[in-house]
Amino acid sequence: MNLADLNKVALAMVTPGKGVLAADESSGTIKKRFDAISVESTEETRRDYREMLFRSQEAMSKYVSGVILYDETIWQNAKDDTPLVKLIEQSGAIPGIKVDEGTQGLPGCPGELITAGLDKLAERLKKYYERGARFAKWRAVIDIGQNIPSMTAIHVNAHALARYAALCQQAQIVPIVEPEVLMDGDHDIDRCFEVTQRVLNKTFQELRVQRVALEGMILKPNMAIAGKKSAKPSPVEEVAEKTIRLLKSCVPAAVPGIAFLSGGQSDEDATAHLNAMNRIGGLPWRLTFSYGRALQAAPQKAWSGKAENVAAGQRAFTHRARMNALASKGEWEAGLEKKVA
Ligand code: 5MM
Repeated sequence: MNLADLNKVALAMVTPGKGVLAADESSGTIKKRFDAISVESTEETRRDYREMLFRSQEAMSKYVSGVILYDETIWQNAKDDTPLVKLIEQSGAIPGIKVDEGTQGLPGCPGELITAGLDKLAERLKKYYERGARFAKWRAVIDIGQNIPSMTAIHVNAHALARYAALCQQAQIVPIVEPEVLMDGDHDIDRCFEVTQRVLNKTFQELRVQRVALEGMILKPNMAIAGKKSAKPSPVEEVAEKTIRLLKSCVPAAVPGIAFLSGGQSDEDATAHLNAMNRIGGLPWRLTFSYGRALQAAPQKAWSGKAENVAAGQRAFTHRARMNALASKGEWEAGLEKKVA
């Protein structure tokens, strides 16, 4: 492992004014997204959609530091036969790859999940590196409910995240460590804070035990935020203040950067929260976005599977990427939302 090079890639992923496009929806998830815009999900439509994003020259060259791809996409070529990975590289962004294989029920823990994909991971990482991937992603899913999460679910998911991260670094690939505490429930922000704190503390404990070099990784956490069904939604300033307090209490300063997931927040909320955190400032790590839904909902709608809408889809993507890029520097204003380029 060359730690200086890993650190260089990690820092590039969180370049101020840029962030990560999470375009690694598995086949099931992208089908759900396409169903919502009445587009059939085929190998070709998935390729066309992602090619539209990766050919958004302004967004990709100015606001996107890296793209997380799904296995199918990393091997796909654009319509003119250029590998999609090359399109990303030519734009100046770094290609990355989701290497987890989704979640399964956790034995003995009803309602809880463990992420699969460690088998043969070392071999798969070698192939992804040869194809151009310089970072990877693994998502652990923790749900909040009555009597959950259990210590077991937190422990085994943290252990798997650390196993994955160590294997990535051995393959000279920067691991994005994503322990996602879902915002699906009716819990309030303080319950989210408390659960996320336990999850992050356990994750960093396991990362240390398994000798993961913190300088060569990126953390992708949820924010401290009330569940979607909560009767007490949290104001922007409270989300920002509590998320920063939470992260300061568990994330070592050696971690180069934190790239948030959007987790089902509205496009504008995800931007406003990131912006408010960066306005607080004085942080040991860079804070940016690694959004899936909050970057892609608008372009998906504008595109709707029609070739004649590609330019509109690219405009919508560029706008969201620009808004979040500004938020990564604390320079976003709500008034800018109206001015779609
Ligand atoms: C883009 O979605 C990613 C893959 O999800 P599935 O494995 O469920 O298909 C997902 O891991 C994503 O990267 C994170 O959840 C962040 O995305 P959001 O939409 O929460 O910003």
